[in-house]
Amino acid sequence: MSIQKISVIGLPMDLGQARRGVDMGPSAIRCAGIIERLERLNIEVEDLGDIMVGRPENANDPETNLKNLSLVAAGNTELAAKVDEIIESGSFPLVLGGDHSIAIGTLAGVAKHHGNVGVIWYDAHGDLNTEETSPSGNIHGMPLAVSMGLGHPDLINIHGAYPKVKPENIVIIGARSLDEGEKALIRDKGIKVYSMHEIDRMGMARVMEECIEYLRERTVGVHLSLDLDGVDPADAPGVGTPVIGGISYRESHLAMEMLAEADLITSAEFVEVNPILDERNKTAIVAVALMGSLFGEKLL
Ligand code: 6HN
Ligand code: MN
Ligand code: MN
Ligand code: MN
Repeated sequence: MSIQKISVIGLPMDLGQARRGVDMGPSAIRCAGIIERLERLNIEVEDLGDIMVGRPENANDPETNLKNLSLVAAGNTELAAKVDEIIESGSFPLVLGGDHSIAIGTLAGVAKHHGNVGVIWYDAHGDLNTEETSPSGNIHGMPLAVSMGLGHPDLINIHGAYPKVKPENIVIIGARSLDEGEKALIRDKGIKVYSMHEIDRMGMARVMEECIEYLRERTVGVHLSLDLDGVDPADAPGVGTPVIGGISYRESHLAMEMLAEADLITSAEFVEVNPILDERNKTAIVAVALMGSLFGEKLL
């Protein structure tokens, strides 16, 4: 079933990490023309605007080394309800970040409708840290662990006290910077990872073929969580935690086209666009181009 309607929702969250500016991601992506781009594809598009994020000086955080826990949890609680509502209404949720901590809310909203949801985590990082393993205390390094039910109760219980995603339903693509605790968790849970090594060896086409087949066999509904730092910093410089040696724009574009062709994705988010660190909005432009391909743009 192809996509009839897309609902765009922004979460201008910058509290899941330390660099300022990623809260401007949703505006940068709108400035790069996402709404018009999607409208040209003969899909109905509605822009629901942005969810408000609290200010850290007003926060009252419990004893924890997780930075800005209460405000990150509050933003995600609101996002989960919105995403739930969008899917309920028969529309496709397209979430604009904000830092990657917002995947906690997106996946919590999605999981209410797709009990056996698959996840494609397109990222230089694993985002599989917990309070115990995190080197930074930044919640944007934790959302995939949280979505599996591992982490602080104020995060894992958002929009329902159950694990939102099964480890065997996850495929990580583009990894090249994993912390020791994350590597251990990947081995322990048997999470499927196509690191840059596999992308170099197999080529993106085969990686995506395998990924699509793997998820099609075992999941109902697939969420795409695309962190722009998965893309090489030469093509997407406007991100807070760049890592050299990433996926090229062309490979990313091919991956999105293959997902469009597979007709597999049921929700998506594009995160970590930071216009302050960017060059003439290049990273938002790349994000918009990738969304165009994901939703079926064709050259001919
Ligand atoms: N991201 N693994 C590092 C940490 O602080 O936990 C970096 C995380 C980056 C997260 O880019 O979404
Ligand atoms: Mn990430
Ligand atoms: Mn990342
Ligand atoms: Mn192409």
